Amino acid sequence: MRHFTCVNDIGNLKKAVQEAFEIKKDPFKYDMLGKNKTLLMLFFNNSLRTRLSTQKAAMNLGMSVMVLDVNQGAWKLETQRGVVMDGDKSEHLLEAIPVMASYCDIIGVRSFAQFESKADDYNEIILHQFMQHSGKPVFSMEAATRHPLQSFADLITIEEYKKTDRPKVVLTWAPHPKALPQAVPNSFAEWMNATDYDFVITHPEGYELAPEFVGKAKVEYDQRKAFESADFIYAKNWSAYNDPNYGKVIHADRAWTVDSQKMALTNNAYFMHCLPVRRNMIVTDEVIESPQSIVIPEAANREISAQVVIKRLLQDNY
Ligand code: AN0
Ligand code: CP
Repeated sequence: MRHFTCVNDIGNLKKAVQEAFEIKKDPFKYDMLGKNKTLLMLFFNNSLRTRLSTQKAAMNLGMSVMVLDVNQGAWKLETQRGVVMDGDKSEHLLEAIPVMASYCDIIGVRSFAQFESKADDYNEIILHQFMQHSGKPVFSMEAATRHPLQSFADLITIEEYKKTDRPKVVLTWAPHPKALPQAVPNSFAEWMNATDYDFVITHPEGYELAPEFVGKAKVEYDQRKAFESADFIYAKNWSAYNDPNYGKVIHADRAWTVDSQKMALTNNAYFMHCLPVRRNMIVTDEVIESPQSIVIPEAANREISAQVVIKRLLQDNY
């Protein structure tokens, strides 16, 4: 593996999950693999889980870690080529990338969709510049269209908790006051479609995801119907993908909040969310605090997914 940006990069999913379980049992088995190797984690956006779990994963592998919040302390970066830089941006990504790359061996990048241009977002123009110009292995810590470390952790969690071989997994849209990217649901769909689970997506009209991510999933506009006999409910808000509403909140209808009544329609389903979550918008206090809520072990598995990915990047490139 040279870079890690989507499900295809990880190869065989069964092998990847098996490797994750091995790492979970013995996290320090490869603590010499990263000796004298440095990970640079670069954040264009906020983070709690990704920041801590990825740093911990790299430390378990014996790496040194540097973390840079680009928008807090570094120079503001221009990302488009050809711009006359007479505004507030002091440095161009085309110099910053090779400079940063000269100080490290692996680079993790968080660069959310900017909602200024759908084409720029869906072409991953920031992440691709890192892959093109750094000369180093690069992994996504949530880019414009995907959040693969999250989806991998979600898969590990489902494999740990599932009671049947082919569980019914439901991705449900839920309300949120601000526009959020489609990266988490896109990515979750991409990883679920790579399994043989019974995978259903439910959302209000207007919140259709890009067809390349929906893939073979069943789309059900009636949330209650989608919940029937579900084994896992995966809640997430996202903004509209389709034009002319790209990146917009069409409505934040609280009729779509995940509550106990809806959970009662399921097969005693587990509740999942990538976090951070807004209580009583996305999910009620009662559901997130219920014994069926597995959001904390799900977040804990972020350390495991990151460790599998960084381990493979070290093994395959150094
Ligand atoms: C981000 C998102 O929805 O993509 C990060 C989730 C991991 N969420 C927020 O910005 C609240
Ligand atoms: N789930 C997740 O990626 O959380 P953070 O945004 O806090 O890193």
